[in-house]
Amino acid sequence: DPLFQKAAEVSKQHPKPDIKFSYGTAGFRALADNLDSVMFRMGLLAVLRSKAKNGQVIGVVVTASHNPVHDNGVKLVDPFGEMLQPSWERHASELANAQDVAEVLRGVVTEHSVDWNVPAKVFIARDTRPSGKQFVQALVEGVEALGGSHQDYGVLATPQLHYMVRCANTAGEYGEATEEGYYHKISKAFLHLRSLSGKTDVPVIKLDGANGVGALKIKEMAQHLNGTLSIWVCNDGSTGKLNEKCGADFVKLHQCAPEGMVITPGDRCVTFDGDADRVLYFYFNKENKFCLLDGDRIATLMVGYLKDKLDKTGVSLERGLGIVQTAYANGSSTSYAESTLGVPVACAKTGVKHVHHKAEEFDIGVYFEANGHGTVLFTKDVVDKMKAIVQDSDASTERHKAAEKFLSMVDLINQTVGDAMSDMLVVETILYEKGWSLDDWGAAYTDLPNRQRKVTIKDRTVIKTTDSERKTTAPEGLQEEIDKLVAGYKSARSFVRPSGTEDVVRVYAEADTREAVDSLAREVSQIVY
Ligand code: NG1
Ligand code: ZN
Repeated sequence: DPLFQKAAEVSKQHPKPDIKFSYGTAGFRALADNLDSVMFRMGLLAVLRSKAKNGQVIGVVVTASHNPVHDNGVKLVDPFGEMLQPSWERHASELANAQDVAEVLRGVVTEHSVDWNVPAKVFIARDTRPSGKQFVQALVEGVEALGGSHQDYGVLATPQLHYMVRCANTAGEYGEATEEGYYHKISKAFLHLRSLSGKTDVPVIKLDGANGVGALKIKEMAQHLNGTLSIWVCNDGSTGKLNEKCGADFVKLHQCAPEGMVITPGDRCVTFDGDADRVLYFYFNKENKFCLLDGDRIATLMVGYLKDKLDKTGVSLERGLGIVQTAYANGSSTSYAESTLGVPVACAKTGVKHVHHKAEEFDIGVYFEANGHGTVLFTKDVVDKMKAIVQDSDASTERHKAAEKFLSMVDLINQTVGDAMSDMLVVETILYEKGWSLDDWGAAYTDLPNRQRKVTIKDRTVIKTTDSERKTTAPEGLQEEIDKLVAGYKSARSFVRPSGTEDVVRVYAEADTREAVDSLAREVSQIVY
């Protein structure tokens, strides 16, 4: 096959190990030693995807997020900056596992009637892992083997690359597709909101950078904030190891502070994950107790703020404001959103692609996973209505001010995907306007004690789920057993599901006390074996 001859030839220099790869919730993830062939082949696939999308830019990110430093991974980013369309995940897996790459490439071209004359363009970025550089080289070889062109952004936070892709495909409407353009857009919106606040005090933040890319990039961002925030970056990679006993995943799972930070009660602490697409807040209260403000908490803060602005403008919307959670959302956050804030809550399956699509059903869709990954999506309709108010109303009215703040929020938020830097600045803006400390924020509602466990079984795919993964349908009888155990506890809830990123079954439990929840999680784990 002349079209794919070069690809097949170069492919020999990237031999495939005897491993079955699968494009999961976050693309491919594995030990870095096993990933060279996958990288080359994703370079090939990105070219086909770009051609299939009329030559729009496709993104490729080399990262394994919160995994240990010896792992790596790769995922594709679609033209609007969103995750790769699920129907193409199958092609990615097929190509990664193929003995004959030309055959799979031919199949994709035929199935999608790809026009070979369309030029392809691919944006590439990587996190700080030492294996990343050589992987970008393999990717570029893949892109070039099919005659595509590429732009290598070097080291970027994952959400920065998502942003670049969206900018490039919207003719600059979303912003400029450069790193400077990213800092410029976000800092400009943040500083505008600061100027509207009428306040001048400078909050101090202690940030756990997970020894990853977020630590580097937040320092760049800070340069653009004109001293309005004081950010102390800990775990900045200068001494510690990526994600080791630090980072948002560690903090969420162990419900304790990361190592590498000196914290006194009352300090405002923030943690990013290894590729800076997740963020969590935490602090020690007066009793020196560790308090976590997770993704659910951030979502409710954002929803409350946006609802207030929406109410003040009196804008009416067809699909309204809503919040999307996963099964892992704390039950208290769900009732707080529904009962206190009066905002509808939808539940979607775990994984950004699921929550993202669900959020598109609202005019203003706030989605967050409890682990700190999330963002807000806005329809053109709501943005246009706010713009009209800013244009037509007197600048001194509450209505005008609310619309102006709302529009700056739209610019501050990275709508392509969860973004630790952007989300942190959104939280900082809202806390600043409200004059809230983390303790004030934490007082909005009290999380039910919760516990996550991992159980390793022979074949996790035997577990099938339904109802946004909150119930199991197989193996037979498992759900009944879980129900029985849950019935023995107060305010309790528990579910199990196979992980999409690790070879484990995840067990989640909630109950009225720490002791009860630990016991319930243990009991449920035992019946999963
Ligand atoms: P899995 O391994 O499928 O549970 C984990 C996270 C997701 C999401 C993905 C992608 C939990 C319980 N699960 O998925 O929320 O972030 O990784 O990174 O945190
Ligand atoms: Zn991540």
